[in-house]
Amino acid sequence: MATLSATVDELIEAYGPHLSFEPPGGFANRGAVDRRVETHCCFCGQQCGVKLLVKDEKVVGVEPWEEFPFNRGKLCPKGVKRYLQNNHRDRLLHPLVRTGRGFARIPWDEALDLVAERFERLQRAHGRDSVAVLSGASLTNEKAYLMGKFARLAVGTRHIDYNGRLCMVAAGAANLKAFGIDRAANPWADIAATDLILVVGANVSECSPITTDYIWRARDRGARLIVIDPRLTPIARTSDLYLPVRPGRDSALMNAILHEVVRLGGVDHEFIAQHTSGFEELQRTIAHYAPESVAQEVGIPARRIVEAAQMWVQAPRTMLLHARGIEHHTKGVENVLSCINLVLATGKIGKPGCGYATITGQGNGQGAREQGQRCNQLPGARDVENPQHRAVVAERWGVPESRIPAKGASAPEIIEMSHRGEIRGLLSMCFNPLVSLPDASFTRAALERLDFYVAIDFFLSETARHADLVLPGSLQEEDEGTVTNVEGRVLRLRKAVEPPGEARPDWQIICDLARRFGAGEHFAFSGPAAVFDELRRLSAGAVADYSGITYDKIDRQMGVFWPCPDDDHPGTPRLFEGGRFAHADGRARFHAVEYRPPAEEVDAEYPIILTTGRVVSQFLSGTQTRRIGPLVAHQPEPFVEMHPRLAAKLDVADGDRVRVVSRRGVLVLTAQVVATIRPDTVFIPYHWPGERSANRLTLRAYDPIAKIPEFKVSAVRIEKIAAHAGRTGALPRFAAAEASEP
Ligand SMILES: Nc1nc2c(c(=O)[nH]1)N[C@H]1C(S)=C(S)[C@@H](COP(=O)(O)OP(=O)(O)OC[C@H]3O[C@@H](n4cnc5c(=O)[nH]c(N)nc54)[C@H](O)[C@@H]3O)O[C@H]1N2
Ligand SMILES: Nc1nc2c(c(=O)[nH]1)N[C@H]1C(S)=C(S)[C@@H](COP(=O)(O)OP(=O)(O)OC[C@H]3O[C@@H](n4cnc5c(=O)[nH]c(N)nc54)[C@H](O)[C@@H]3O)O[C@H]1N2
Ligand code: SF4
Ligand SMILES: [Mo]
Repeated sequence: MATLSATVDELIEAYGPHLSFEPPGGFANRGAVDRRVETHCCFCGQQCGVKLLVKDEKVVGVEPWEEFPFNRGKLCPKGVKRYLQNNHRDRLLHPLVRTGRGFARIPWDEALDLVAERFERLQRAHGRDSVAVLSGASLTNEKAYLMGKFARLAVGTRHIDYNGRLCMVAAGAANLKAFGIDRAANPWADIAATDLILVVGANVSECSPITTDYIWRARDRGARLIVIDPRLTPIARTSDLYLPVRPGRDSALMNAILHEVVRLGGVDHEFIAQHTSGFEELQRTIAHYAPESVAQEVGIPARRIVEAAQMWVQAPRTMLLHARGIEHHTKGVENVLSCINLVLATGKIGKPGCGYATITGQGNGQGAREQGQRCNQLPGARDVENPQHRAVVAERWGVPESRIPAKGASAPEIIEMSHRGEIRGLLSMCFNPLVSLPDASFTRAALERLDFYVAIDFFLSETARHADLVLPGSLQEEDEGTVTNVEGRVLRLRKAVEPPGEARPDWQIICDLARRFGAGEHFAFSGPAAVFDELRRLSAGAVADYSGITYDKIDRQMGVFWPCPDDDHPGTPRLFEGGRFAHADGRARFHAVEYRPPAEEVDAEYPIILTTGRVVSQFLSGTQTRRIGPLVAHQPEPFVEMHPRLAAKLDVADGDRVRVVSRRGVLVLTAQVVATIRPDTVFIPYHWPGERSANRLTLRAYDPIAKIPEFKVSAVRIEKIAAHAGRTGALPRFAAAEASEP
């Protein structure tokens, strides 16, 4: 990439936030560290086990934790370098209040009083629901649980939602519809034991790097691999069959594969009869999806679709894995259902080495979607609109049912309502919507319209710069609690060091705030362990049943898979064994899905499909990884990836600066000309703010059920603006762009 020749000084000057590097020779004599703390990575949903090295009460490095079974000591570059954010000089150390001249320090007590005073004033004038809460899925289960309880019982608003709305909700909704439960159906050990892996819309090597290891173990045993992705990703380069789908066409493609499977006689009629319902209607629908009839639309030759069906039918055991590539769509739920239909129709689920999973993204993407911080959900993955579920939670919280507000708005809707002036107060923790929501200019206008906005973060994120009050929370290693990994395995995070300066553990901030709102009796927790105890008891009898999980059991077993309904229960690594699903009648449901086009189709003015996503060395909105020097050195800036054929048409050479224009905005980026992407599609990674933000281009179009944005398809045109600058030439100066941002 562009920057291998850049010096550290150049990088720091060009990239705004301070970058942290290890000093030459290392922070510490590794042998002489004070302690090693066994915990987990702070980034993605794999939640790799890692040992943090602590010296003089600072995290100074990592070591592999070989005994932890999921990753057995392996880490990706982010996991190796994560310790460089501890002691970072950008770390928020004091509560900050906005004044006429920027931010000023404010004592904690005054800051907490101010939140309650301002929110209560807004609520008196404009109603309780004029204030909203946004939360995150990098938070522990304990914090996610507290955030839901805080919004509903302390603030008293129905508007609480979380950043998983941008991530896991399409898969979650589809899994609930089909199976009656929202969790990976299989432990990852089943990937290593399978005969065929079908990866749909997941850049496994860059985004769930440790999953690659499971796939390779299967490959070593002779398993075959099919990848469906508009980009020939690193994992796709190793596949037996690669289907370069046109973005936004997966439901048509999956229907066609199933059509062919039926024609080949590959359906499992006995399984269908005994364990499912709805197959007849599905069969009528897929009858119209012969490979030849969809080939043009999906952009794949019919014979390749047939080949995929043949491979699926031939393999005794299969694992279908998907991620945001099929979920970030206005038909995300339908795309996922079309994958599940294939798995169910062939009875390939609930067996060793045979099943299905969506690859969870965020650190606690699984657990944080169960503990009641979603607008439609109460703890235990209960339904906020179900009278029985409401009654159970009210009884265990010791409040009348009327005290639990109704279903609220989803995260994107909260921003839309802020833009319309219907929501006037906002508290966010662990969410950077200015970078991560579509149509960033709109998000920014919405934030600017708020009367009072308080952000809880450990760095001053681009969104937090718009806050009236910023509260310094805790880094992952400064607090304890549990997270639930991609497999549904509940794990323990152990505290390595105390928060620096006046920063406080997140859980304590929420409980202190709750007291200011007069709800202290419901938040009298001595620490995360006490919160966990309440949440696990409350989950008893619910779908996401954690009641038999304790911190001790997690330690003893190196994690416990939910559901785990009692003290003697070992946990449930594999769901649906014997074909028993979680719906009341024990049957899974087929859902006939008709293909619908994306919200924004290409046309003469905007003729190119833009899809967005990730690179291996940056994480989400980048607040953390854009401060870690070696990760920035690997990927300092976004780029626009395009095929040589498209580049030739545009007269663009590798390294040229180009203008990417959508109906929402314009970005100026360096072209990366690669043969590994469809010629009708370009790709931009989204980890950067301001004038480098992919979300200046994306559109506010959502799945009607899950409300997930269509990050994976928008229409753009590309204009060449400068001749080849050379891929190893001088770095563009982004400091000015960054400074002008908020
Ligand atoms: N390095 C890194 N790792 C991460 C993260 C990160 O930010 N950085 N984030 C974590 C989180 S929260 C998440 S959600 C996951 C996301 O993990 P992934 O979903 O694997 O990552 P994405 O890059 O969003 O998209 C995946 C793939 O979808 C493809 N794609 C785009 N459009 C379509 C389409 O219409 N159909 C199909 N079939 N494929 C399409 C893209 O080319 C891309 O290769 O990663 C997690 N891990
Ligand atoms: N165009 C486009 N946009 C996308 C996507 C895409 O593929 N394309 N992907 C979407 C997806 S899948 C996701 S998950 C979202 C993520 O979008 P965001 O949730 O906005 O991204 P994060 O970077 O996780 O933001 C979390 C913020 O919380 C802070 N934080 C992290 N951990 C903690 C903690 O423990 N405590 C506190 N107090 N703060 C914490 C971080 O510093 C950061 O500022 O982005 C979405 N946006
Ligand atoms: S794969 Fe995910 S959890 Fe593992 S080290 Fe990388 S970012 Fe961390
Ligand atoms: Mo995500």
